Amino acid sequence: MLKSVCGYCGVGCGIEFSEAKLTGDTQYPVNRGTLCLKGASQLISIKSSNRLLKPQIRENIADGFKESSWQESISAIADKIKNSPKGKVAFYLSGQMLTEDYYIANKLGKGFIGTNNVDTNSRTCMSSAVVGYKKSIGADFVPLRMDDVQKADLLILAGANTAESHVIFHNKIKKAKKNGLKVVVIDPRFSETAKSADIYLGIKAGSDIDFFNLISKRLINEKLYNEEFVQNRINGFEALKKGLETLNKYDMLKRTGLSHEAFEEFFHLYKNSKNIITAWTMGLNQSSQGVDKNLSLINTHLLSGKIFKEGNGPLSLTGQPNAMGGREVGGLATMLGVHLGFDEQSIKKVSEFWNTDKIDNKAGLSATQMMDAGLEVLIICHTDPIYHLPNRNKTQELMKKIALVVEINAYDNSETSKFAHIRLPAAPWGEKEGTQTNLDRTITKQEKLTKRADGVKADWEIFQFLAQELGYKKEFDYKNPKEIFEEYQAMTKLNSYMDISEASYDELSCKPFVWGEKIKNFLTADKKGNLFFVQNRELSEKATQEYPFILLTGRTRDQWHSGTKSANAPSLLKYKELNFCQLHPNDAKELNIKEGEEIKVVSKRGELLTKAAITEGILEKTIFIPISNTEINYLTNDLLDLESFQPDYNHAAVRIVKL
Ligand SMILES: Nc1nc2c(c(=O)[nH]1)N[C@H]1C(S)=C(S)[C@@H](COP(=O)(O)OP(=O)(O)OC[C@H]3O[C@@H](n4cnc5c(=O)[nH]c(N)nc54)[C@H](O)[C@@H]3O)O[C@H]1N2
Ligand SMILES: Nc1nc2c(c(=O)[nH]1)N[C@H]1C(S)=C(S)[C@@H](COP(=O)(O)OP(=O)(O)OC[C@H]3O[C@@H](n4cnc5c(=O)[nH]c(N)nc54)[C@H](O)[C@@H]3O)O[C@H]1N2
Ligand code: SF4
Ligand SMILES: [Mo]
Repeated sequence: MLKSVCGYCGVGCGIEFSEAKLTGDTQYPVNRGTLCLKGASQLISIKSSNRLLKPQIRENIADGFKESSWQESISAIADKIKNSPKGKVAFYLSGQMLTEDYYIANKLGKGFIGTNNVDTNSRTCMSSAVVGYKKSIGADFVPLRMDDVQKADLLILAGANTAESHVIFHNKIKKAKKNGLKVVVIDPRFSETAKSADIYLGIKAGSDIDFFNLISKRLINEKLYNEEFVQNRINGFEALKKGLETLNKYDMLKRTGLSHEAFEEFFHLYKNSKNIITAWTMGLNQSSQGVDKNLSLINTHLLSGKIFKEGNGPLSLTGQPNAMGGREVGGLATMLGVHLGFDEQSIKKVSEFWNTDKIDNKAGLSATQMMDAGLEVLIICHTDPIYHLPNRNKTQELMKKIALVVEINAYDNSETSKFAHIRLPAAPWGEKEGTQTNLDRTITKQEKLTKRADGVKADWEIFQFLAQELGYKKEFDYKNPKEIFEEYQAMTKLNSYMDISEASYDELSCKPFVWGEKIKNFLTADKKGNLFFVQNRELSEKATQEYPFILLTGRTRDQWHSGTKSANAPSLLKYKELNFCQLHPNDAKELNIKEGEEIKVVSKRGELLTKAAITEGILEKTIFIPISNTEINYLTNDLLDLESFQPDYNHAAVRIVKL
């Protein structure tokens, strides 16, 4: 029997593999023997017929691909990199890559090619939370664990549909409810998660800052905040107090769309709850004010002192299996590595560690800026930007202008493959090994469970091959992921708080390692938390007469994003229709649309076809289309949060056309 870890979501469930079967690891603290359908079906995916198995190459994207060899493909990429200005080369990575893959790509890009244009799809996912945490608590650090829900009295889920997106964590929530935990769900949609709520607040899309500001204002006005904690451990109280005084509580409540009674019922529960956790995900992060939304939420915990204490704190729920590990390694273009930035001292430390003099001192392009930067070479690994970036028609036009687009993928049917010049076949989950960090800092190890398909390579091996071809044979001479992990462990010592040197690579699949457990204080220079006054600036696209609906986008339980992996598992497809558009019965009536009818949804930027799913569970003039519709981003808007560069996926103005 082998132990491994699930390669789907940020919960990171332990897995047992024996006699070609996967089951939940009964000893594993996160899931104690349970798995969701996605987790249990991973072996079916890797045996499917849509695997990419051979390197492929073509001059122009109008031509067909022809088979190529590894040597020919990697030489062509290396030649093009050597002949391009380094600022015109970029790596587009993924929160689904393993830590060792990330480490090699980051070391090659930032350390040796000398470009900081190494970013990841986590930009579209967690970057608002990263900036929010850094500003308020001093580091990209999740200050509590999932298991804290067992010790909390109240869990607020804001813009997080755990029942579909973090299934096994949702089971923990349901279990904690049996022991008295109260749950409040804040979502414009009566989501699957809302079914488990004690209080459901159907907030208007985009108004979460008003909601959290209302809490902070009440805490201050009614002196319900923790005065001693604020005085000794928090900066920015007076500025927040003054700022909130300028905001009218009736206007704020009106923007949320909630009734006075609904807010009062919530606040009564809130002020009488001793231990509070507020968790959030894409409903807040994916916004032109994503960072401000994070700050308004974290403010409530800094005011009440409900942080760094069992059963309390602001819990960002990371989506991808190793988005956390990627952030730790340095997979964001705004960071160099091990949570160090581009200041002189950090560059010096990392340069010495890697033995290089090529590190640039400016932040690189974010994933959401790469298409527009006139790049010569773009290397994309384990992600599908044509599918996932907003405003797809624009993304497609921009990607066509990049001289060399390389796609490293384990499957052959991504949307990006239509725009690639070179495609390299990767070994997927189950055919390789390496480590990942889940959403609450637990480092675990995926094991190789089955024979690797002929001709494919692990992602780190592909980046190492490229590094060697570029002339860095000595610097990139790793024999296996263990050697890479151990170098990375040594590197974490360059940072004052994220030392993971005690973890043992060989034991990680049986004995996960949780880093940062001793951190019980803010990680800012003065060891104090920072409050920030923020307000709803209503920057998202607004509904108009021509485009009267606000589009929300998100997940369904058994589909993983574009579905290259999950859609192959027949057991998953039984659960739910994947192509649907939720709309309110009053809107359906006005447009004379019947349940199941095919409709067209149109924004200023593009359109798609879908089917009507009429439900009381969504606000009027708001619709929801899941991202399992791979055309979703023809509709969305490329507005970004100006601090995190995360897109405003959730709030595009659209109209519905009856066909
Ligand atoms: N089954 C499955 N699970 C997954 C994934 C998957 O593809 N499939 N992907 C993983 C990844 S990468 C991620 S990032 C996570 C995402 O996890 P979640 O964020 O939980 O998932 P979403 O469905 O994107 O969005 C959550 C909710 O935000 C609500 N929302 C939209 N706008 C607003 C708003 O303005 N305010 C509030 N309060 N709510 C709003 C939506 O209605 C939706 O119900 O899931 C992870 N888990
Ligand atoms: N409208 C809208 N757009 C969104 C979102 C939204 O909520 N709404 N969410 C955003 C978020 S949070 C995220 S995380 C992104 C997700 O968007 P993507 O990252 O583009 O989605 P995936 O389908 O998970 O893409 C992963 C790719 O990796 C490939 N792959 C699988 N295994 C391996 C492997 O081992 N190695 C390699 N090299 N490749 C492999 C898969 O075949 C697939 O093509 O979408 C973002 N876009
Ligand atoms: S909850 Fe997430 S980590 Fe656990 S089995 Fe499901 S997809 Fe895998
Ligand atoms: Mo994500």
